[in-house]
Amino acid sequence: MDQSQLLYDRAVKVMPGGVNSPVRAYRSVNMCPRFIAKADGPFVYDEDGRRYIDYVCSWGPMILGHNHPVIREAVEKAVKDGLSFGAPTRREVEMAELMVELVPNIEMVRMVNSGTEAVMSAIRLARGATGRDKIIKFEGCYHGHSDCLLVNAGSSALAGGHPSSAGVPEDIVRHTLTAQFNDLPSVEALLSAYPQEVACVIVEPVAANMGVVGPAPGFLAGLRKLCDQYGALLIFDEVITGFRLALGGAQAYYGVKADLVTFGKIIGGGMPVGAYCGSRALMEQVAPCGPVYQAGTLSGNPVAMAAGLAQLRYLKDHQEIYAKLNQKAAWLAGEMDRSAKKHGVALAVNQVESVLSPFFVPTEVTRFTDAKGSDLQRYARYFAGMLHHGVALAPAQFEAMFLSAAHTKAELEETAQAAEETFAGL
Ligand code: KE4
Repeated sequence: MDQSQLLYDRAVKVMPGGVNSPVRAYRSVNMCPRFIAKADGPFVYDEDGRRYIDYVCSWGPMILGHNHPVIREAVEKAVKDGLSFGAPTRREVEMAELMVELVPNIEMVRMVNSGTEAVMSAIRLARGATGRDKIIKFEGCYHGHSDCLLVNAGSSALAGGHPSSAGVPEDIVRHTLTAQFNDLPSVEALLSAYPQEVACVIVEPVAANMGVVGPAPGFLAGLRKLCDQYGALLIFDEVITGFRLALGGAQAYYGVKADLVTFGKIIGGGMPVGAYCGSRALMEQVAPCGPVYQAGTLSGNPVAMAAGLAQLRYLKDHQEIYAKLNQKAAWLAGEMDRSAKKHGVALAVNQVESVLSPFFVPTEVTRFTDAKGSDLQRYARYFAGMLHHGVALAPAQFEAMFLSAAHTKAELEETAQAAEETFAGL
């Protein structure tokens, strides 16, 4: 029996599903999860030493690849000065200054410890700043697991069959309204039904938790216009797209201004970090300046800041990475599409810069309803085939593949060959 199975048998006895986050349990693909022992560059290695080309990339943070020397050395240096002080530090100032420099339309930053915490806090700030209670999200979008956002959520909530979680009181979620991604009339219908009550519209600028679905032309600009018309704040949840689509994230990439922007993943360089950002007028309503309370023992942790600073500074100094990431992802998407057609597999591959996902459907996927039509059993067989060929993908359809700067032509060609052989037998 392999080490992952032995560890999994122990894990399920002491952790729900044997994991600390549901998607890692491989339930959507009906397999024993791989327990990863180490990672380097584009590779992860399981507890039996098997090597996989990694397209999970820790769900997005590892845009430079695993174990990047610049990040590792920054963390090793920071650790020597202590792990946590519960006091302001130089690195937090440097991190906030760097994010203000790189992210359009923001003047202030508050660091937290996860994307969930960033979004939860941004929603509270939007409600506090507007004095309104209702929020609009999109079906199939995922914004972490805070109560008011576990409504028609994507990612593993959807894959696990609980897009709206148990344990969340109706009183909480009655203020959460759900619209359809890429469907502006569905948003306007809600805003006009509650004209003075909607605090914010929150959107993943590129939906990546229903699989990857890009914004239709004019969709994001349309949200901006509707928010201005109805006095609601526009929140871009850039936990995935932040520093991924471009150095300035989705606001820069699509040229649409958000009022609040949330981050996670890449800004931590692999360490637990989240952030919410906005104008001074908005952010100075957060404690200790204003009435919107939010706090955190490890927020701005010096070691986590060191990792995040190292990654963001490297991205700032090597912006050619973004064009190369897009070329790699586009090539891979093309190869997957070519192989699927050759073997008569109904496949739609959506790719936006360095995030992509295959859907096992004969049509294009531009809305959540299209994504939901994907053949999930076929995805499970595809996942298993690719894993057998040494390629680690997201173990669920409603996720994304992430490219890193460490993936070279060799890994891409090996991945394309694995897809060719997998589609042949699908
Ligand atoms: P975290 O709390 O997991 O750091 O971030 C929540 C979050 C917020 N917003 C978006 C757009 C996100 O994608 C996420 C988390 N993404 C998932 C993957 N779909 C994290 C993986 C997991 O849940 O284990």
